[in-house]
Amino acid sequence: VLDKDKDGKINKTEFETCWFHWLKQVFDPKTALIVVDVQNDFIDGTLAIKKGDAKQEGSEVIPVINKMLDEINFDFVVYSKDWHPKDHISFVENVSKRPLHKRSAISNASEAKELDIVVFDGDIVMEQKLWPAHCIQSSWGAELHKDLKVVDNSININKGTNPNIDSYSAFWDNKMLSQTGLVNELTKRGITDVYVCGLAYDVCVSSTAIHSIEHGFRTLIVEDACRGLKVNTINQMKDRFLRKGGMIIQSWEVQPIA
Ligand code: VGL
Ligand code: ZN
Repeated sequence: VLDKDKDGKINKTEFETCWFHWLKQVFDPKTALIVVDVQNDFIDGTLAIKKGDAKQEGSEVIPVINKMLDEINFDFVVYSKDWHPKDHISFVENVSKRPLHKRSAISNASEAKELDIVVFDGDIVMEQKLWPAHCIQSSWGAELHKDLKVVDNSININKGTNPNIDSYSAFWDNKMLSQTGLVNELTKRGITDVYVCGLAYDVCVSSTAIHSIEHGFRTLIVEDACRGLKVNTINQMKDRFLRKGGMIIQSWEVQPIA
């Protein structure tokens, strides 16, 4: 039974003693930080986070992430990269390369614009939001931003490499047909707690965080280390994440008790 003071607060040193001598050994928590898509194209390139109604700048995440990496001893750090071939299905420039389904709002490829949602026909009928060409494999736009700290013993996860299917999450493609190696990398290290940050909050960060919960990790979004495209979609995705049992915190609250 934990000691409480006269205001009902738990005695901190007693909790710490309990944690270090007993609970920690039982629970054996291990933390990972997933840094999602902090790549040039989302900061200064073709899909830069700076003009949206969220009025956020992609570059603002860099000092926050670097400070966390300096101060907090995560057991494991993962950097994901959007890593598309030139003929990727998500690029507005490529719409004419695939047949459109009759259900698609656009019947002629030449009408397609950025942010339109089209439906492609084929073995799998696929809805796809259109983006300008971005994060093309081995291009400058696909590199991690030069100011982002990359720590030792971290790994890279590339996603969106199949030309015919998009992948917002660092775990699964958008149709959940195939997985990147991420869940294996986390489970083989005994990771229990996953912290997620990066770009874009409403697209790849939230999708990654939701799949992390579905894989059974205790999952926290570090909100001040994220920037997104649109206020509306940021709020929608936050809601979905919270309803699944995720937690949203700020970087100064990250204190894995290790
Ligand atoms: C992303 C749009 C298209 C992201 C990737 O990393 O958030 N957004 N591809
Ligand atoms: Zn992409």
